[in-house]
Amino acid sequence: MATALEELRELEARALAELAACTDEGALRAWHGRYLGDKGQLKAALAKLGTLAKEEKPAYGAEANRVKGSLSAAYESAWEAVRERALTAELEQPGIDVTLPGRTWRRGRLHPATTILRRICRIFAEMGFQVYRSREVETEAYNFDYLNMPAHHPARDMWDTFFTTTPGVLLRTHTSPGQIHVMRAAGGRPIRAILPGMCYRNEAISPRSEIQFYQIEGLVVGEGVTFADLKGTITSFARRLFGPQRQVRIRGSYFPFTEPSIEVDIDWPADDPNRERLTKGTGWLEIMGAGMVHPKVLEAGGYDPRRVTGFAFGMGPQRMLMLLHAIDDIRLFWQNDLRFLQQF
Ligand code: FA5
Repeated sequence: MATALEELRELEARALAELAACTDEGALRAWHGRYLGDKGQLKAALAKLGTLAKEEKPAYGAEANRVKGSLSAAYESAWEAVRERALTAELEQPGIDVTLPGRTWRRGRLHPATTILRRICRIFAEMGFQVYRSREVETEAYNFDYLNMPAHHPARDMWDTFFTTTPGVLLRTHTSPGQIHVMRAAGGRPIRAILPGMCYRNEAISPRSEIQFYQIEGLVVGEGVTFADLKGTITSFARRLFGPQRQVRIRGSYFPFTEPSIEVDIDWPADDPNRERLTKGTGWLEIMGAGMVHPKVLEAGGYDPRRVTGFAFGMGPQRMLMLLHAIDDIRLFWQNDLRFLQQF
């Protein structure tokens, strides 16, 4: 009996002596682990209670509890002392140097792709166009079928598509499916709308083509809308954006959802050494496809092609920014290199 109690008191004396030598937080934590922790010596001493004779238990238990209280209290005050010392040391440090320069904040700015989108939208707004937001995730029906491209139509090959795991749902390859949404929302009334947004194509990336890029769709529907209106709208838009010195070229093309169809090019700056490479030797960069809305598309949108006609276009705003600033690689837009972005 005497030995068990003595052992307890020796443990207490040893623990207090070691605690007095702890001068920092790390030493204190280690001490706590050694004596008061779950695998500490006091726990082991308490466990001994079970092995003692019945009459020895009360005195041993009471003494063990006293030692536990004494060590816990000593541990608390040792923490106090360490904190006190740290605070005093901090206060004795030389004062804050208010003459040190502060941390500067970098001023953010709009991404050049956003800026050009807004500029283009403003030009069309002045011509009476409304902005309509359409979705980036589409059904096959809107991206292809309603645009006069039924399943297995060879024209679908023009757009290599990212399909989702849900059958019939894909990332839109162009903003043209928005034409159907606008027409259905307008419910037979005349339309003059532009639809800016992101498109996705599984394309070979090149200085002119990305797998993710902006387009701006335009749609005008009403009685007596003609090809001359399309040509006039596009050329006056190009003049507004590029200025009178740049040339606009309109050439015949094919899209299943317009008839007739055209493509529009702008001349690449003549003095730029990248002209040959980026225009494949032609001197022109294509900025949009366009045409008169196909009767089947008008019908899919709920309009009677015997009563109304319309024109549509789909343009690439990033290509236009390339033309405006002689940017030699479209991939620069999404690389997040501040050396590029900060120039705008
Ligand atoms: C189309 O996407 C048609 N939907 C355009 C259209 C709309 C025609 C309405 C008729 C009526 P196209 O694939 O040519 O067409 O793309 C149109 C424009 O988007 C191109 O002129 C180009 O400026 C831009 N573009 C196309 N693919 C990419 C790409 N991978 N990266 C960057 N810009 C692109």
